[in-house]
Amino acid sequence: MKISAITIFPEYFAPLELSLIGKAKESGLIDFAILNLRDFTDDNHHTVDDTPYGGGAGMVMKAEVWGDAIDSVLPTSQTISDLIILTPAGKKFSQKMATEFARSEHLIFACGRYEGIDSRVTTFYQSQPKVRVHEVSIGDYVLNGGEVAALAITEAVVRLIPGVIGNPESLIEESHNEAGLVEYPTFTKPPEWRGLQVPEVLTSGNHGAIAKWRLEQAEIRSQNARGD
Ligand code: 6GU
Repeated sequence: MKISAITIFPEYFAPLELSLIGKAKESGLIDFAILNLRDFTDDNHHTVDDTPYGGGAGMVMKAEVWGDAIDSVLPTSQTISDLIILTPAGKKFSQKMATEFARSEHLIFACGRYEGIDSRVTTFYQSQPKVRVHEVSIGDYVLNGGEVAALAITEAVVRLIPGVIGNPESLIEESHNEAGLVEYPTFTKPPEWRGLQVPEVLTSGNHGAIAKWRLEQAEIRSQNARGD
């Protein structure tokens, strides 16, 4: 998979060198291109934003600059690119979306700042046959820009690519949870810590009882965490 990210703060993407994602890059499973949006400006001040039509607070990122930057990462081949435009107004990111993006050949993250990107950028790329456009948010709160959201989505997606995770069994267990259950509580040695015991059933060796207990606990946790 190729992952392109367009940003005015390329430094935000330094953590991609770390851990599992860093290894996936070294082994050639993913190929990153981090582009500085300002490289696609043509004025001396490298201007990426301007005042909004219709008035109002804040600045809007310019369509021409974004268009040139996105065009520069679109392959000339028949490859379909998924253009992910990060905005708090987007569709809420989910594990289901992560599995969908994990099957992509090319993800492009467009990291907006300020009051967002000129809306014509979304409209234009929706009309392009080799581009699927997704406006995505990572939750109901406001960040200063899309960079942190792009990192979160990258981590959720890359770990689903075959070969990235050493123990794929953990993925299978998680996928059973896609229905909405969160995971059960986990314990390791020692059996007592600061007066707290590990639940007896887990040391019983009774696999049926353990599975039943874990399911009950996952249901209680899901209820508490999500209220559903
Ligand atoms: Cl994708 N961008 C910004 N600026 N804020 C957010 C977000 C994205 N997702 C949640 N909050």
